[in-house]
Amino acid sequence: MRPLGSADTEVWRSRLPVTRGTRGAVAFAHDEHVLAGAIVSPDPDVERAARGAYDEIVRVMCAEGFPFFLRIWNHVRDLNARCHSADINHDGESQDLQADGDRERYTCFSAGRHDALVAAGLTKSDFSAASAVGMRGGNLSIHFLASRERGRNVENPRQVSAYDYPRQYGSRSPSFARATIARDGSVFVSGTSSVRGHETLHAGDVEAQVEETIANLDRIAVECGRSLREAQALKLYVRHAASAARIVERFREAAPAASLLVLESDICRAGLLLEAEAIILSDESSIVHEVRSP
Ligand code: 3EB
Repeated sequence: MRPLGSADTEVWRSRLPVTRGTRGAVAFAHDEHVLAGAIVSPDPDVERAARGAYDEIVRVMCAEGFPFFLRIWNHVRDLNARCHSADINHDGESQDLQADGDRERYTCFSAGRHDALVAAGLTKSDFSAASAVGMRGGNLSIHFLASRERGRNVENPRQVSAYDYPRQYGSRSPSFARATIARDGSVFVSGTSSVRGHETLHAGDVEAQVEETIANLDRIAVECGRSLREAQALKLYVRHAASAARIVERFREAAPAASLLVLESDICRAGLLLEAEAIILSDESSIVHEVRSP
C-alpha cells in the first residue's frame, strides 16, 4: 500500500526472547505469550486463497501452541473488483449463491475465510479483531497475532456484529469481532468504518464518515474499558489520497498520543472512504509497536 504520511513501516518487537520459524507457507516469530505470523498466497482465486491460507494459519497456531487469534490484518488485491471464483459449487447452497449475486473479491475472500474457520471448529465467539483492506499487487496476504491464552472479543452496540450481518453482504458473514482484549489487557480495535447497524452511512461524504468512524472507535474503546484518547497507534486506510490531510487532522485531535500510519487503500464496501484501527497496549504487554519513516 502506498504510504500517505511520513511513516511507511510498522515494527512489532518483543521485550522477551523470540523464536522464529516457518511451517508450510506461514512465517512466524513468537515470544512466550504471542505469536506473529504471515502468509502470502499466490492464488488469484481469492476465495480458494482465503480458505487455504486460513487452513494453514490455524494449523500453525495450534501446532506452535498459540491457538487463539488476537488480531488479523487481511490484504486483498482489487478488493472491490468482481470476483471470478472458480469455486461456486457449495453443496446445498443455491440460495446463498443467489444472495451473493455479482460478488466482489471482498465477499469471496470473506466466504473462503468463513469456511476455513468453521471447518477448523471456530465459532463466532472465537473470531478476533481484524481488518480487511486492499493492496496494489499480489493476491492475498495475511498477518496475524495469536496468543497462548484466550482473549476477550468485544462487540460495538452501535453496530450489528459483522458475523451477524444480513445476507446482502454475502452468504457467509465476515468472521471478525469489533475488538479483542488480550489476557495482558492490551486492546486491539478492528478496522472501523462509517457503518452503523449494518448500513454504510454518509456514502461519498468523507468528513461525515470521519465523524461516524470516530464515534464508532470511541464507543468500542469504552466497551473495552479504555478511551480512544489513550490509543498508542492508529492506522488509517484512505481510499482517495486527496482526502488524507483532512482525515489525519481530525484523527490527531481524537487520539493525540497515537503514532499514525496512513495508507492509500481500497476499503471493503464501495461507499466507504476510510477505515481506521487502533492499538492500546497494556503496560504488562511483552509487545513493543512502532512506526518508522524511511
Ligand atoms: C465493516 O465494519 C467494515 O472482513 O475482516 C472492517 C474490519 C471491515 C474487518 C473484515 C471488514 C473486516 O464491516 C469492513
